[in-house]
Parts: sequence; C-alpha cells; structure tokens
Amino acid sequence: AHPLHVGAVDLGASSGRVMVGTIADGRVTLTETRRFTNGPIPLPGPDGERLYWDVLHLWNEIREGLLAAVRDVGPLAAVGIDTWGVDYGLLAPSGLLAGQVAAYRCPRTRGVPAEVFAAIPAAELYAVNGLQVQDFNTVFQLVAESRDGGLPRAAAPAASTAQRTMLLLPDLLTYWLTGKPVAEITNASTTGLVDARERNWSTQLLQRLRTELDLNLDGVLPDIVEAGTVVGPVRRDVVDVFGPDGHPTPVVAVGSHDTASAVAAVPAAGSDFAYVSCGTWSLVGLELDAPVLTEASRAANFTNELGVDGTVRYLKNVMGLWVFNEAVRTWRQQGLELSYRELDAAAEAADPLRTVVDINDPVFFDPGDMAARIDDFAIRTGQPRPRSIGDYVRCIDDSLALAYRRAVREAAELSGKQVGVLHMVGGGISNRLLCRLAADATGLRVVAGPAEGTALGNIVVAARGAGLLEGDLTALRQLVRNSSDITEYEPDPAAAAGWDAAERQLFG
Ligand code: LFR
Repeated sequence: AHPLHVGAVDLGASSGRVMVGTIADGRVTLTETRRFTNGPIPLPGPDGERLYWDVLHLWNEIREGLLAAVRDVGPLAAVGIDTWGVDYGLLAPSGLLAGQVAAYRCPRTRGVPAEVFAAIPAAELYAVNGLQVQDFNTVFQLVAESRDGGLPRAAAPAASTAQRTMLLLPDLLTYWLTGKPVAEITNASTTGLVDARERNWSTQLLQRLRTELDLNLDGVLPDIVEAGTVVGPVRRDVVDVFGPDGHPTPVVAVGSHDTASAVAAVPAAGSDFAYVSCGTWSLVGLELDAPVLTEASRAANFTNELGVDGTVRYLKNVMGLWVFNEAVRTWRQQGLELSYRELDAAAEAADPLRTVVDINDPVFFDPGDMAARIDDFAIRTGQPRPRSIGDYVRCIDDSLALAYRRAVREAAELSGKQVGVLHMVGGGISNRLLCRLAADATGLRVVAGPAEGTALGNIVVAARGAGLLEGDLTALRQLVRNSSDITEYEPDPAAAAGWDAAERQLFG
C-alpha cells in the first residue's frame, strides 16, 4: 500500500508549524514543512494597550507550509487544524473578516467576568458550561467586543443583529480553506457558551446573555460539529493542495483545540491516567465520560472542556512554561546569552525547593520580567530570593511541579477517579528536570512523550475522519505510542517529605 500523508496545522501562542504525518506500517512519521514564530502584537486602544494576532502572517505561513508539504512530501489525503482556544474572528455578511483578531492576553476583558457575574451568577453559568473562569473566555471577550462596537447590541433592529458570524481561530482557517463555516466542539467548549452535557450551544445561556447583558448572538454562532467531521475539500483556487490521484484534500475538523488534540495523543493503554500537556500552558487533569459540575469543582476552578469521541477534559490551567519563556526573554534583552541546555543544567545543579511560588498567581499572567515578580513573591512570603539564574529556573520548575501535584490530587478528589500514572506530552517534556520533579511531587510514575503530541493527535483524528484509519481512542493511542519516543521517570520516595513541607508552607 502507498504511504498516506496527512497535513497538520498546529498553531501555538509563541510558534506555529505545518507538519506531515506519514502513516505506514502501523506508525506515524512526522515531517515538519514549515515553522514560524507567533506572538501577540500590541496596538494602542482607547483605554490602554490592546493585543492582536497577526492572522494574515499566520495564514500566509500556513499556505506556504501546505504547499511545501505537497511539493516535498507528497499529496495530502487529509488536513487538520488546531490552535490554542478561546480566540475568534468575526465575519461580515460578505464573508470577509470584520476587524482584528484579539489575542487572549489582551487587557480588554479585565473586570468583565465580575460584571457578567453581577448579572448572571457564576454558579448558574458553571452549572451549564462547566468552564473555568478566565478573563479570556470567549464569552467575556464578546462582551468586551460588543462594548467596542464590534458586535451589534441586542436592542438594535432585528436586521442588523445577524450581521456577524463568529469563527474560532481553527474554524476561521478552515473556512478560508474550504468556504464552509462550522464550530468544532472541542474548541467551542472553551467559549463559555456550550452546554457541557448536551455538547451544543446552550440556548439557556444565550437567552440569559441577551436579556441580562444586551449581547445578542442569534445567528452569530455556526453549527457545532464533533471532532472528526469532514468539513469539505480544500479549495484549490485558494491553496493548490490535493490528495492522491489528484482528488481534492478533505479538511477534517479535528480536536481543533490544541489541548484536545494533545489529550487525544496521550499514549495511555488504560484509563487510570492523569496528564500534563506541557507547552505555553500546562494543562493538568483527567479524561472523564461526563462533566463534573459541582459547586466544589467550580470553587476549585476546574474546567470541563470537551474532548474527542464524547470525552470530557477535566483539567486545570497551570501557568506553564510561559513564565520560563518570559523570564528568558527578559534575560536575553538584558544581554544574557544562555542556551536552553545551559539553563536546564543550571536549574538541575541548584538547591531544590529553596524558593517556591504559586505559579498560578495572576502576577505571572502578563508579559514581562518574571524574575522580578518571583523576587516580590519571595519577599511577600518570607522566602529567600533566588541568587542566580539557576535558582530562578529551579524555582519555576519546582513551582510548576508543585502545581501539577495539587491539580492531579484535586482532580482525582473532585471526580472520584483513581489515578495510577501521569502522562506528560508536549514540547515541555524536553525539560527532563521538570519531568523528574513531576514524578517526585505527585508520587506517580511519569510517562513522558510524545513531544509532538498535539500534531500527532491532530493527524490521527484527521486520518480517521477521512476514512483512512479505523478504531476507537484506545486504538488511536496505540498508534501514537508506536510512533513516539517515550521516557519513564519513577518517583523518588525520599523526596516526598520535602514536597509535603513545601506545599504546607505555601498553601497552608
Ligand atoms: C493551550 C491553550 C489552553 C487554553 C489557552 C488559551 O495552548 O489552548 O488550553 O486555556 O491556550 O486559549
């Protein structure tokens, strides 16, 4: 049989890539055809800085990457697209993009959740959408957008209310490739507008938003599709991409939320696993059959985002390697030339658990000088300030591992699910110290790999959607496992007391 090539577009907040997965002999081999940088771009706004994505640059890189895939690797039998969650573009009735695509760290949503909750209680929203509260949830962005005049108000005449179509970023790119507007469920579940049990837009919440907040989304939201749905063929007049025998390449709505693709690629054999998807964010949690919508879960700010094949991703956002990346960016601006390898070695040699911060503290959310914020945190909590770069990186790694420990234990408690192993996927697993610390902090065996989890999860779901593969999630995961480098880390029992003490000191 001919090898099958599947294209995967995978956009992250700091870089994007186009990959080809070649499926042959029971494994997937990856070829990267394009890698490019990404990042939010500041523009002055009426009330301070706004942050936007350069979607034209991203689109152009994606086109080049797909063309290179066909040229250098071969015809594509399917294409899937995933990006980070929550962000969207609005289309005018003409189908043209209306305005800019705001970036989720844009301060326009600051204070919006509190205003929304004054009108619709947070508990009422969570009971339906099961979503964590983050300023950047799409629903809060839409409220900010309507204030900016980007969306018509509910009070406006009926004819003008249906003038926008909201497409989440992967759906927007899919629309440009195929001409077909859809809302893929895994990413739609990050909006705050989806009923987590029904796996569809919540008519109840939409009604409440219209009456309480003057936000009318009638006709704005496209139909939801489950991950694995073929949306349509690539329009060859847009990008000349084609499949074997010159057939048009189908674009498949994969787990279009990057975290959903990453979780689909967790190479677990059983079901008693927790996971960390390690990138800009660390997403830490469990895979469940049904959402947990309890008050205790809401209080702990756990999210019930939706996964492929009817699953629920019950997880917590941990601030992630963002803190490390921003620290490094600042050091480089200050003239320090350190490679990642040197930074990791310095952290490895540093004293363990000397300074530990609550990495989820909002002070670490905005771009900027993370080392200075760690200093402030240390002083505020009566801990020694880091003395060296190695101390700072160690502090970040230790603090991440501590957050993983707390999130895994809390997820197990709140859901009642037993956890026997911790899977780590994503680029962050190249930090071997972090993997070892995760094992020690959680007391669980860590299975680390694949580093390219998101791309692999995208590819196997695209391939199955296009009819090139068969099998349930367990079968897809077996294929991922066969295709990946996996490293295991056993927890050191002698380390347990240190982690207990660190947790008690910081969180009581
Ligand atoms: C990870 C991620 C998270 C989401 C955040 C913002 O890349 O998609 O799951 O909470 O980015 O969209």
